[in-house]
Amino acid sequence: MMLIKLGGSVITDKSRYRTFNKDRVASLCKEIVQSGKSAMIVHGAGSFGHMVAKQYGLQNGLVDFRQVIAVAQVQNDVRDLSSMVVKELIACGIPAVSVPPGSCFVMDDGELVIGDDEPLRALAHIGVMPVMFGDVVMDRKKGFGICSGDQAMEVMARMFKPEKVIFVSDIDGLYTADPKTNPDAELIPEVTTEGLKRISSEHTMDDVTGGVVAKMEAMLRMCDEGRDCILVNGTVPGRLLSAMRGEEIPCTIARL
Ligand code: IP8
Repeated sequence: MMLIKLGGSVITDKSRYRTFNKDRVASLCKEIVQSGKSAMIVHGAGSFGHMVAKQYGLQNGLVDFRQVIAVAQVQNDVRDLSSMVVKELIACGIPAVSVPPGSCFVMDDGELVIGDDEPLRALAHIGVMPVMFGDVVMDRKKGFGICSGDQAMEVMARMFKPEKVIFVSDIDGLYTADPKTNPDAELIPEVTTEGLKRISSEHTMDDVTGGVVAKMEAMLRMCDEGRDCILVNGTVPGRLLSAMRGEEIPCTIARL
């Protein structure tokens, strides 16, 4: 089984509130079917989550009861997004069910922990694909917290032990600088934990690349003996399919 995260930057327009990239999601779902591999999907929140979450400081947990309406709004928005993703999967013949992370997991001071994983395992057991997503999840210490799709990926990888983990984003992989603003930026094809430390100290990482470094760290935690974690560009047609088939493509592979 392959565990795939469809990033919020790929499935939504991150600059426009609640804008779903329907055609792109439909193509990515077709690539998953074409690969012939079994897969499990987690997706990001994109403009269905980040804008309102940021406006109300939801990442800080409960500090002011005026945040509560935003908790409800974000939960509603990301469920809408998830049902749009699931609709595309079903249209391709994949039996998928959206599973809000808060239905199986809780947070403990920002860390995602398994509450009751029986519903998830039962779905997978009968061949239904559980689709998790970035969401607001209740936190034992902070009231609530932001559970990112990346955190859900880590827990899903521990539970289901996928043969390969793929992060689908809007960039080819980890660069030495922001490729959108720096023409000298070079794509790094493979990173190890040691290599990532060296890269971060040798290059001044701005916010964009810094964000990718944090993602790489999460990816490295998900590497296992013989399991690679790959970051691929889902805005380029065919890249996800190639990554699933193990073909050579521009990407960054995290390896132990
Ligand atoms: O898009 C963030 O998840 P991500 C979740 O995977 C919310 O980072 C609600 C902003």
